[in-house]
Amino acid sequence: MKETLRKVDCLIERILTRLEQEGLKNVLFTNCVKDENVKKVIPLITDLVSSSPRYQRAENVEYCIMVIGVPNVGKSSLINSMRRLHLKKGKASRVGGEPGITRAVLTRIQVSERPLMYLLDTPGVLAPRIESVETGMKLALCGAIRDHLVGEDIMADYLLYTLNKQQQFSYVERYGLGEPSDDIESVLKRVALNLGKKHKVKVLTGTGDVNVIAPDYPAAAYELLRTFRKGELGQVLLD
Ligand SMILES: Nc1nc2c(ncn2[C@@H]2O[C@H](COP(=O)(O)OP(=O)(O)O)[C@@H](O)[C@H]2O)c(=O)[nH]1
Ligand SMILES: [Mg+2]
Repeated sequence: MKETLRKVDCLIERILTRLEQEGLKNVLFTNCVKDENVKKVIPLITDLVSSSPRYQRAENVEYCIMVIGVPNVGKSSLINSMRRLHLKKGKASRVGGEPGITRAVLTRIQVSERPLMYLLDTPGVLAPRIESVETGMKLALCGAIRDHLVGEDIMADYLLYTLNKQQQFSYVERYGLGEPSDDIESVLKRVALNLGKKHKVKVLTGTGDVNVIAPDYPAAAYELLRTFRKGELGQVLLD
């Protein structure tokens, strides 16, 4: 446990340094499922707004803040968590493990009484062009792009490559592989057999089609991606 916490601290340090180099300050890490660190958001916003030089807002006491980010990073969850903490109220914004749950800019959602603060939830935004295939893969693994648009099999292959590169080998034991492998086909086969996922496929032969029972590769790829996103294949920093 201590070791994991130390690793997380190291990662956070690295992320902060990198963001600072890109000119981003005032970064908060939150967990919106466990409501961790979310209490610090409103004081930080209040501070930043009141110390900002544009000051026609002297008599305007309410805050209206827009929440933006790529799909599936937890924008709606942040808003819901703030409502829980500050207003003791339930969900106002739908949350989901897939991109595209929030489809339109919703009406403003109150998240705090004092100061009076509203947040605007928005659908995720992505750059119109993703600069490299690898960036696209990373976004897809995080669920920012719909899986079928990229292809679960290719994503699973990229995931396996990443796990091996970062020496996260928990998949080996989990799926009974014996040893790490960089061959996605044999890994998916093992995963499918392990889960008892088989399906009928048509095979073309000289005398016509025959149905054979084969490991369900798509189901195995899906399983690998879902397990990774739950954090059960190790803590991986993709970027
Ligand atoms: N582990 C973890 N999961 C989160 C956190 N915030 C959101 N999620 C999960 O991430 C998924 C996407 O969340 P959502 O709020 O719909 O993202 P949005 O598309 O940016 O609005 C959901 O399955 C959430 O439960 C967080 O802080 N920690
Ligand atoms: Mg949303």
